[in-house]
Amino acid sequence: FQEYEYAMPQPNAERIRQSIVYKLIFILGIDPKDATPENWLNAAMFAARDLMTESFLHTRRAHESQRKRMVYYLSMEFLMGRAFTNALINQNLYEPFAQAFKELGLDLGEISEHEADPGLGNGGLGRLAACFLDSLATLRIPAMGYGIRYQYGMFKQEIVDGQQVEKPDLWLDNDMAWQFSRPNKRFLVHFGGHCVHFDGKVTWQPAEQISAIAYDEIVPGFGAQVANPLRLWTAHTGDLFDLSKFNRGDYFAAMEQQQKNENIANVLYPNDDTNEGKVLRLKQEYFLVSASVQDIIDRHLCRFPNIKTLADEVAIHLNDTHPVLAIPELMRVLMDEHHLPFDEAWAMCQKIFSYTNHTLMSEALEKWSVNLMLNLLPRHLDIIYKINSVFLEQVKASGYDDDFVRRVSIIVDEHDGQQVRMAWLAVIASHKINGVAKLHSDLMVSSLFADFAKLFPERFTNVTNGVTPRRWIAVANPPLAALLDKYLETSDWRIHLDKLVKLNEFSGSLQVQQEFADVKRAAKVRLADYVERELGIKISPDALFDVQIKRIHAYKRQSMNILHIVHRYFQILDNPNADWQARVFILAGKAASAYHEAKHTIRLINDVAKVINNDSRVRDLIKVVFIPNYSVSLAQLIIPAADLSEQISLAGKEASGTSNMKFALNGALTIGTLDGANVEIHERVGDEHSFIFGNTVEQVEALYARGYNPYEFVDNDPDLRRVFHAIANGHFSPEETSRYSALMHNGDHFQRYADFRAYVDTQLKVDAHYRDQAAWRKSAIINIANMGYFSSDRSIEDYCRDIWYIKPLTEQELPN
Ligand code: DL6
Repeated sequence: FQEYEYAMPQPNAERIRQSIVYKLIFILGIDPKDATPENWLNAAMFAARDLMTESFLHTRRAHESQRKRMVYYLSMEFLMGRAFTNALINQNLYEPFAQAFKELGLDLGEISEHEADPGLGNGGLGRLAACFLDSLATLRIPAMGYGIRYQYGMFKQEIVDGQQVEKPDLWLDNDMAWQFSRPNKRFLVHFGGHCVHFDGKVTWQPAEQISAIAYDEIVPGFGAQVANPLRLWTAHTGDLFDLSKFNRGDYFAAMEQQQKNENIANVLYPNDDTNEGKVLRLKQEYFLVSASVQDIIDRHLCRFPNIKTLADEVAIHLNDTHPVLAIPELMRVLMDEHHLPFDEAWAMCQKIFSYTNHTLMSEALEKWSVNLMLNLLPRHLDIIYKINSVFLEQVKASGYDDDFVRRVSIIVDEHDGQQVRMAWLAVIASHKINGVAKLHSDLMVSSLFADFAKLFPERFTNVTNGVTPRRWIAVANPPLAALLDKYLETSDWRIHLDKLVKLNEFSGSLQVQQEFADVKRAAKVRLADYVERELGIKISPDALFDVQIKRIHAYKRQSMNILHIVHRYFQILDNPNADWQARVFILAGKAASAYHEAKHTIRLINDVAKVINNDSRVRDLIKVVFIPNYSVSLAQLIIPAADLSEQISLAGKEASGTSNMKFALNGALTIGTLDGANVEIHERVGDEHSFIFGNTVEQVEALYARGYNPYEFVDNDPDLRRVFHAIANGHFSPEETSRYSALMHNGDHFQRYADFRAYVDTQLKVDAHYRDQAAWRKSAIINIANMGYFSSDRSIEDYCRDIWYIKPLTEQELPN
């Protein structure tokens, strides 16, 4: 912006210190003598934002002037984690900020702990979206994320009497310095009403309207060159009203609608993988896609004169089915507002959209009732019917039988009326559909989408997930980052993660093993301090830290982990003098608020912890810790400290998993089933350095096929029988002996009893390996060395090449 004279922010400690104090006084209006740590943090975030804003605006200019094809990533969830430290590290500003704080008599590490951790996502899917944004910016991809700025993100989890209690998460209580409000980026979103057909044209006459207003969050890429926007929509309640009442002059009645709709952008649905069949959820989804599609078209028309070139210039990615209404919305805008014929609009859509499937579990596949859609989005339902009928005609014309045609129809008859299958719509409209790990993509083609794979084999592909090494090593584990810098003799691994492979050469070196052990121990001490401070439980960093952190769900089998812990407890009581390896079992995760079994599992973990942790006969050989309120920032504390990573879902159920990658990247060994990306991690790390156990997908299917009987396994294994009865009969809940009876006798759909024996036997192998510390450290180093493939940069390169057809901005294309 050389043509304008302005005071350039300077990235040196002295100027940064001045800038922080300036922001505190003149932006926040706070007297430095009264400033709280939150105030200092906010002031520092504003100071840091100044230093990133140029690249942010330069990137925007480059997008406008270079007119490169852009990708828009639509997601109902972005689990970004804390932004401050990540931004400083990505922009190489950590040291001067640390120095500036020191000069102010403050500690950057301590201050940054005061940042809220915005929980705008449930788990893996939302965190993946955040890793992808980091990679998109780092790789200079012309890209933008679209999401919702929920006022209340994921609930705050407290544990009271061993049970989960949900509290609101007030992440916006502090100023959100990271986001620019864009009051002029405002689009009307309509609902309800009816369609008028006249003279071959259709007009939607909606009944309600609200405004979507944008906030732009800066997503800084590593290396300071590019910062992309994440555009989050908020509902402007002032504009919410019932148009018909307003037109009749009944202003106050019209405003009643405001109260009703006020919460459109208020709350993230706390459901990881069940279809929340609520009107509000459908409204939220449409709110996101309507505002985003309008914005995308506006942006296109600013860069190019003709709507007809949209498909050449724009890719829209659907992160699971939640934003799939973008398909009929774009069709509607193209046909009703830009007057394109159906065929032309449809051809464009099929070039523009691509879709990622993140789960095969039937309960998680979104379906919306036709009646609900008719009430809320009548024009969209019209368009979906038309898409369906054109598609089914083609299928029939290709000679498929009626049964096949029924199976691939977007509309399906169910006991509670007709439903719209959103995944079907996504597949029919998208030119590419991908799963998130090799096994999952294969299963997707052979099971859920088998019929579609016959029709469009070329559409299905795989992009294995990845994680950003910036957040998951550089931010989360600075001592490990320093070790990598030293032995790889480059800091480049941050953007070329495959450079880790050189570490294989050092895996046998006692010197490197020792340095790695020091790094691991420091992380374990940090976590142990936290656990003692927050929970009053003392754990020894010399024990093996065995960790399972993720959403609580029956398929993830936290309860199988508990079976093993209880089994081990009994074994120690039986053989107190055997050579037991001390272990700390660490679990964390939230249960969807209406998911009773998952909440019960949390209670079981806490009940078991209470009994074992207080049994002096155990002599600290086992400690069980449930860390409340799992979040991205807690993951950053826990993962570097883990020795063993529990990835024990029933084979075929976990689409990919991404914590499995983060753990291995931080030198934890995996104990896991052949599920999701565990398979690919195992392929790279090898049998010797990971612990694979349990039934394969085929064996799981065979068990189901012959009629799975859990008691066959319980009755035939005395160890399992003992653990089973102890839990079911109240050994860990003496005050209410039947508390876990239902949980243990629940039919065991996810076959934890079938895998129990293999699991506990494999845990003995873990102990044996850990006892040989040199061998363990070697395995840990080999794990790190072979994680290069699991960078989200590689995933994004795959998407750009195979799905979006997008090229990065070159350095020359960026203004300087
Ligand atoms: O792809 C990201 C993540 C996977 O790693 C997990 O394995 C998978 O469970 C998760 N899926 C969801 C499903 N949500 N819906 N619908 O969160 O995606």
